[in-house]
Amino acid sequence: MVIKDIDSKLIITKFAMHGYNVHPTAVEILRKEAVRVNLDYVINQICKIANGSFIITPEDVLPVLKTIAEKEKEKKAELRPEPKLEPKPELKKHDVSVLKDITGYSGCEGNIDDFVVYFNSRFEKLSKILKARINALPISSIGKIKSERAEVIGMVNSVRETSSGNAVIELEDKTDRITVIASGKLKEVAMELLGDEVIGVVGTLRGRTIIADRIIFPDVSINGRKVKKDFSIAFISDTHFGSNTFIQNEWEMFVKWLNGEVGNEKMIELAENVKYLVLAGDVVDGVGVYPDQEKELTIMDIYEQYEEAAAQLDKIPKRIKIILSPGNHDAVRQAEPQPALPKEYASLFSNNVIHVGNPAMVDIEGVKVLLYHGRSLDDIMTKIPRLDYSRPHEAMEELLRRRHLAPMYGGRSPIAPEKDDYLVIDEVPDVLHCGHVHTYGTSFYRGVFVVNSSCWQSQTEFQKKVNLNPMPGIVAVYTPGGDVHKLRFYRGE
Ligand code: D5M
Ligand code: FE
Ligand code: ZN
Repeated sequence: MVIKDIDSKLIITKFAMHGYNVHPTAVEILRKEAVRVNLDYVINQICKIANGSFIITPEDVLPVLKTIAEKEKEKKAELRPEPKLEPKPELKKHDVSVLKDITGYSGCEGNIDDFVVYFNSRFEKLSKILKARINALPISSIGKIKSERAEVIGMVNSVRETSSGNAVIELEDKTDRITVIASGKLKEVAMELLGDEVIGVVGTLRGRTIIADRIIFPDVSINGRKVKKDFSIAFISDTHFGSNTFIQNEWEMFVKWLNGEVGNEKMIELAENVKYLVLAGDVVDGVGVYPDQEKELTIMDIYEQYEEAAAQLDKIPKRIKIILSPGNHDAVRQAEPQPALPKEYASLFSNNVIHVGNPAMVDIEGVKVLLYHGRSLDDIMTKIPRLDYSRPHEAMEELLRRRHLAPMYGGRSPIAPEKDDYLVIDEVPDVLHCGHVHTYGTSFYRGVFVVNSSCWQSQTEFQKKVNLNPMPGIVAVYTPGGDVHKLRFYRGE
């Protein structure tokens, strides 16, 4: 007798003991299940349900087996440990490279000779841009050649208004100085000159003076690169972690949004598309940045402020690469260009955070983003009356026009006289991103996306005194070549 028959016989006998006959197909089904189930229990159950049947058929057997199988499954699921949440495989590769950044290359000591070298570098770089636009001669040769026309390139020494209502510009190159008179519409342009920027002048020569008919800025040529991407970049700045005016609830809402936890379908879709987050300085509020600051801090220790910053940024999904640069509240030297955060603080952040200096030019999958905290914007806003804190992008456009991030030396933006002027905008970016002024504004200037990205701090005591009205909790989300979204997380006091 083969084993198969022994099993079948056993099954038939068991049913018989319950007073039932059993159909051969039902026997066959149970025989196959015998290794998996407790046969006695199963037969018991079948007989209970089959109460009154004459013969046990597959119709009696199958539902019982099914119920048992389901119960088994549930039991197994209960016993099984929580499935470990594996990080989702990255669908797309990130690709960020730092094109320009002082970090690790600072070589200046800040003495007088250094400043000579620094301003030479500025002049060389900016005059090179201008030389492509005008046929300039060295200032020393002006008047020596027999021509009424004069074209020069020089650094602005000073600008003043004359009693006759004209502007007088003192211009200087490596060879000499010259006076330029600007009248009419050009006077308005001249009066907005900041000093220390490099310009070109075309005009008529009267003795040793040029009567200007054109003032040429190095400006950016129209950006025709037209980079188009299917991912989005979110721009923020001035998080000021550690400050007692940090807007915690709004920040948490922003993080929730990035995690796809809040917002309508469209907003969630936008959040999912964010692949990069750029943070342009004033990461923490710092310690001892202004007098009596300790009264406005919730975290008194700089290390603990960075610990908090790192913990907060850690809540952002890791699929998002964060590019972080410092500002004037951060723990690096005040003079610009500022290097990236030192290792001591940088190492607190997770490895989706890329630390760069201020300024820094970063290539994000072919999109060139120039980050600059924006300290010089205070100087420019003070100097040019038509500009206003409520439209910070307009002041940023002035930076692009002058191809320099801190065109005005000696204002509120200290400059470290590096041998190479890192603040010159020699390469035209696709995006210029600043912060610092705590207001929000975006524009497209000659094809460059200009963004000042608000802050995460409501009005401070100091700002109340100087009547500075911040626009906190606003995020710009830009899809290169596509839309700009303005997301407001702050609804006021
Ligand atoms: O700068 C936030 C804004 O406040 C920015 O526009 C400068 C302005 N601010 C800050 N401190 C001063 C002082 N001491 N004088 C004038 N204006 C100031 P933040 O870098 O976040 O402090
Ligand atoms: Fe700030
Ligand atoms: Zn700042």
